[in-house]
Amino acid sequence: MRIDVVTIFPEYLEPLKVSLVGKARAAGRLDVRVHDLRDWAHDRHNTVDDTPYGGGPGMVMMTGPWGEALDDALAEGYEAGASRPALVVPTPSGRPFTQELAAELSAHPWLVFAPARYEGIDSRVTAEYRTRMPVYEVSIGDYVLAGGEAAVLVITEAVARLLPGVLGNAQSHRDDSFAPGAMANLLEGPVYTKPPQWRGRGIPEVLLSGHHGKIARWRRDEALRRTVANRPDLVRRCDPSVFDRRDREM
Ligand code: 6GU
Repeated sequence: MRIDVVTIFPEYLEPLKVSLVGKARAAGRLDVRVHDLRDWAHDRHNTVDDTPYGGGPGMVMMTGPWGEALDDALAEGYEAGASRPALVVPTPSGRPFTQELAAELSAHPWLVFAPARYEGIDSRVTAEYRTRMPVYEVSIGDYVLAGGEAAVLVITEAVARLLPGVLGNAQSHRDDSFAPGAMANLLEGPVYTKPPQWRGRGIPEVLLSGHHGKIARWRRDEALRRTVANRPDLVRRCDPSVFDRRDREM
């Protein structure tokens, strides 16, 4: 997968050199290019924003630098042999980012991110690129960030770990809290490792029993308990096969 990021804070994307995403890049599974939007500014102050039409607070990012930056990043990518780009615009007014959307984005061979600062990008920019490619306006949650760069980090990490060969073990996806399957929409329960005693605390005895059926049942119970406590909204989205007669008698 190729990823281009156009930003006024290229150094904000430094974490993409670390950990899973950094390793995916080193392994040649991910090609990340970060571009400084100010390279496409038109004046000696490197201005990329202006006051909003209709008035109001804050500044709006201008069409000119964004259009030229995206055109150049796209031309460079096509030149390098990339194809079928999708534009991802992080914004608190976007569609909620979910595991399902991460999977959808991971199916694109090329993502171009346009994170905004200030009050956002002039809407004609997304309107323009929508005529040429899929455009995803994405929000990573119901809170307001100072800009979309942190969202680029979040989205890139969630997408990269779904790419073939990036996670060592295909099983690792299967048990994800939001992965499709019988446990879909149940949060993961507690986990333990050695030593068996720590500060007077042991581990649940069932995990030492070697009884795989009982262990699976215990894990499901704990997952359900945690989901009811932390995300009651998810419980009604669970597959009915998750529940049995014993649950209904509770
Ligand atoms: Cl994608 N951007 C900003 N600025 N704030 C957000 C967000 C994105 N998602 C949630 N809040």
